[in-house]
Amino acid sequence: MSPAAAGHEATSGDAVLFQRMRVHDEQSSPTHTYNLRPGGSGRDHERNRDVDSESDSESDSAATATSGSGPGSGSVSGSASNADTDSNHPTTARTMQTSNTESSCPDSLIVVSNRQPYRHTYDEGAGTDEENGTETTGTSDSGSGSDSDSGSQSRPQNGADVGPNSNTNPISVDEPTGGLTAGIDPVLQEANGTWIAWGDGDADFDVTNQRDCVRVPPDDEAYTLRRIDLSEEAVDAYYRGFSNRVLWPLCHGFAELVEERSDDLEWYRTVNERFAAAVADHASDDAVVWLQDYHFALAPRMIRQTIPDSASIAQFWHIPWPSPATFDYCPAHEEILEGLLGNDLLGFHVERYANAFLDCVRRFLPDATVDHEQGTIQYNGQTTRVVATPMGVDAASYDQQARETDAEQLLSLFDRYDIPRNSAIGLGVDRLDYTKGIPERLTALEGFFAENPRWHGDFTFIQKATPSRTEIPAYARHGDIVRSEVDRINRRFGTDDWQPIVYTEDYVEHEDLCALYRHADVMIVSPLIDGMNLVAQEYVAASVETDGTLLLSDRAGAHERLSSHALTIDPTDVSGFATAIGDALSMTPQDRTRRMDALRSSVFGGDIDDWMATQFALLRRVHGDGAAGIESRERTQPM
Ligand code: GDG
Repeated sequence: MSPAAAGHEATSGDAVLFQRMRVHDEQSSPTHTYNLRPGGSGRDHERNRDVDSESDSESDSAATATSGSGPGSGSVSGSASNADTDSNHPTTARTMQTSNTESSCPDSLIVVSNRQPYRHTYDEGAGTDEENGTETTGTSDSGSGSDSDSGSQSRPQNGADVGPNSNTNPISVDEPTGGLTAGIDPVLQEANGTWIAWGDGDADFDVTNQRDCVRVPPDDEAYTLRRIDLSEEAVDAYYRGFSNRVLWPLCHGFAELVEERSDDLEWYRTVNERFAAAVADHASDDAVVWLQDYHFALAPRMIRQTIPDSASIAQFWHIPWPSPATFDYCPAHEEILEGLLGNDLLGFHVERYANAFLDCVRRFLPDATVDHEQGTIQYNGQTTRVVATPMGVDAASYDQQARETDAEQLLSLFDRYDIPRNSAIGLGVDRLDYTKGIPERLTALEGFFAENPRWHGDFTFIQKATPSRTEIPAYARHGDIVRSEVDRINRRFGTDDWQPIVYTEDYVEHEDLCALYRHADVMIVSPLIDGMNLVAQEYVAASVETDGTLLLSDRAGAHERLSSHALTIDPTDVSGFATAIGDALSMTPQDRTRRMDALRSSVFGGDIDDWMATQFALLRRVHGDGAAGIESRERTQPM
């Protein structure tokens, strides 16, 4: 395990990258201190006075809502014009386009995600995280974090800093550096919104106030992070249980891998209730609640029953949605659909997933009115709009980071991985997940090396695999298969000077990742199914010399955007896949550049900023719709 990995983690399912920083001590930063009282709650109420008063007013509005008050008249009239706007934009399950004029962040935005944007951890003995193989004090899932600790500051270790567990060690903060979390974070900073997430850091609740809130970012407190404290039992059942033993495999079409354990669904309900209750604490009349991903399938309906009718609820489902035949295997499938239909807006990456959701509602909720053309569902007096909005990456920053790579950095990577300096490079970057098609990729590479001995010694494939959810047997088995296949293939073709496959589970620093992207001659992205796949887009954004080739599975959401100029592969067609590797390596420079130029236009033309703008434009529209349609809603019959 690389020490550089300490404290750097990412989520699976929301692709969060974290950079570790230290919280500032009182001497170095008067604006940000954590005064952890010996024997006390560990929460500095003095420092958080502003937060408390803010929370008080938020609670007041929630109390108003739960005591039965209807929507405020201001909200209703304010939304009518938005509804007019919406009538000019028929919302269907087709890929959404929006104009910039309506794309700013809504006021009163509440983001809900499993992973938090900032995590506080004690620096003590950064032990090995069993789930991700990275060194960390947290309990997170998969490791794909980021940069180094350099330049961070330590808190003084003195009596005033002793927390409730008498931990005198310095506290560090992991902060986001890429992906969705980093995209939302600056927006929330501007909007002074609220982010609700599982507090998984061991120091998280030693820096929050009595309402489990902390202002973030630590250096420039701009919005409220509300943390949900989950027991190990809850995490095991809700996260490693129903979320990742049932919903994840089902949504990816792996019904045979579904593992039902007795309490998991009940815990999933309970945790969804906890998040919903937290939303209610913070939701004002004009709140826009934006949930992320499959950890919260039940929460939208729960939230709908407790927040003001004038508030809006939206969710983005980052993973695929299965066919009705597969979804039939889902325990509590009606409840899951009903939960999701508490949303005013439900987003998927691509149309086929949005359409599959509509198909499932039609099949399993006969009382729902499904309009495939419009992408709307009427159920229980509420309208849910279903849209496809493909997510992009921060293309400019990958481009910039790649350009900053120098030859020395690249040579040191070759040395680190023991790669001959004149070797062409292939690259794969994935969580170690059975959906990512890594064994199929290895088989194709084996076929390629078997058929092309002239490439022995001249082509090396680097596979970065991030261990993920290793407590789940299907993941542990999958990891074993991948590692043993790599060993077998290397034994078959390797020599004293060259290994065909360089396999690493170590965290790769962001700048090293960008250097690898920039210099990889061939990038292989071969999932058996994938909601989107950000790696494919990151590679394109970092290919600043436009001399690399992307091999892309036709089963990744990203394929809808990049298919015309990537080399399309069917990951299960071993021989076609092996041939495509050879085609990529022997492609003319002109053809490579022509393809990469087109890919870069596509990736830069739909980056993370565009995606965020689209989300906010849609949130604004449903917000308008929601208020306009309130009178016709029948929410008097809680489910
Ligand atoms: C889910 C959906 C959808 C990985 N290792 C390192 C590292 N990473 C970063 C990559 C990329 C991210 O992790 C992985 O994102 P993906 O999109 O490929 O995959 P999932 O984690 O499965 O994400 C997926 C996504 O949600 C967003 O909606 O696209 O379909 O499954 O950003 O760069 N980054 C660094 N070092 C590593 O070692 N720096």
